[in-house]
Amino acid sequence: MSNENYNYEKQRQKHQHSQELRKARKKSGRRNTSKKPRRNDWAQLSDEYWEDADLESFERVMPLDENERRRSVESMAYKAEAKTNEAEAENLAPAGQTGVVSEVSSGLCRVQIDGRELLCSLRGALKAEETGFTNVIAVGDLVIVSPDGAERGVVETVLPRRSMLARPDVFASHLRQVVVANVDQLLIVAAWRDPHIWLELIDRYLVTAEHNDLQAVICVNKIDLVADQAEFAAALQPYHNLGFHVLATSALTGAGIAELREVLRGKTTVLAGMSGVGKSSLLSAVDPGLDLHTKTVSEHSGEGRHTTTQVNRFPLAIGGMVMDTPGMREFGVAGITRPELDDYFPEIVAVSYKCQFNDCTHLNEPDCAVQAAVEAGEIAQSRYYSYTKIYADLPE
Ligand SMILES: Nc1nc2c(ncn2[C@@H]2O[C@H](COP(=O)(O)OP(=O)(O)OP(=O)(O)O)[C@@H](O)[C@H]2O)c(=O)[nH]1
Ligand SMILES: [Mg+2]
Ligand SMILES: [Zn+2]
Repeated sequence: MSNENYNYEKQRQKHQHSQELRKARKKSGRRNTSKKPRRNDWAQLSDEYWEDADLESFERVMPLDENERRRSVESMAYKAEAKTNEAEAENLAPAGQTGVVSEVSSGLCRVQIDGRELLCSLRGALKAEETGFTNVIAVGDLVIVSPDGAERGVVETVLPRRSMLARPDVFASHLRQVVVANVDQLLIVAAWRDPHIWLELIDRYLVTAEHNDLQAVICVNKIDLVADQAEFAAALQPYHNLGFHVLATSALTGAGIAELREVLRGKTTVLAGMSGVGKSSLLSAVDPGLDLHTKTVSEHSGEGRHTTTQVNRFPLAIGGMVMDTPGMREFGVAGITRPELDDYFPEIVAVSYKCQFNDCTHLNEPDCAVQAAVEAGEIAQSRYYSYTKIYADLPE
């Protein structure tokens, strides 16, 4: 076998191997057992496979520092995973009180401890720590705080996260930014109109939710602006077909709010979606008692619009916590490579075994079962389009 063929064969085997592991994981009902971060599986993978994998050819296709960074992130994630048990982690942490971060802004944060709220700075060592993330602390983090005078404290340690929503950092795309930590589910909020529904963003969030083992619920708001019911139903049909919970709401008329309330009850939920889709309005509708920290931007827009400028964490009167995030115009998918992407599109992975090439990217190969299914209308055009757009952004 020529060197080139040998390398190709190795790559193919490696891809197949990881495909098999992922499929086995899916079969074992990982989705339903939830709360088992995927990074755990990376760690398992590293035992059986990183050691003897053809890393050399793998490394060649990555930026120089990328492999180093991934290994360090993975090993840190692995270590963090090893002590997910919070009680156990507390024993290892310095003495102090445990609290939850409810707000973060430039080097300071608010921590809720036993109903009290402390304004805290971060211990210097924390800032310098190499975590692979651009922010050391995020809303929802469990932290150990030592008191520092009345109503003040210093965050000594950030406890291991049981889950998080992360995205590539806006300024350094090779690093990840933790949007929120320790959440159960992601409520993906879109508006039918104003701003117009953007399915690619929904799909990006779905991939991220799956990658982070967060339950995803889709909420299409402003249904009072739906003019054509058939068009509305058609746009959302792919998500119904995939078994997602899709809510249709109007914060204005109250439609769907009771159902949304049930989705949020007793869970910790992060809301995400473009600016202006109605995230804060929905939360106010669900719980009129909420004091949503919003900022008037009338001086900019002239409309007296309230926009959320930072992540806020609130308890709901019905039980549960919600985290309102500022609108994100774009949302990059972090921590996934191109060959892994089809795994996050259940309807693509379902037919991809029929593709002629084992490592088919489903973009332009001949005899591609995925492209055929799109042409036959069996896979939604919009979903396939999202796949190609996300694929283009991912590292090899
Ligand atoms: N017609 C209609 N308008 C709505 C609805 N929900 C919210 N709005 C309006 O949409 C605008 C934006 O609502 P917000 O709740 O501030 O949106 P947001 O998603 O929190 O926006 P950011 O905080 O900027 O991310 C406001 O003018 C709301 O009154 C709805 O169901 N129907
Ligand atoms: Mg808002
Ligand atoms: Zn294919």
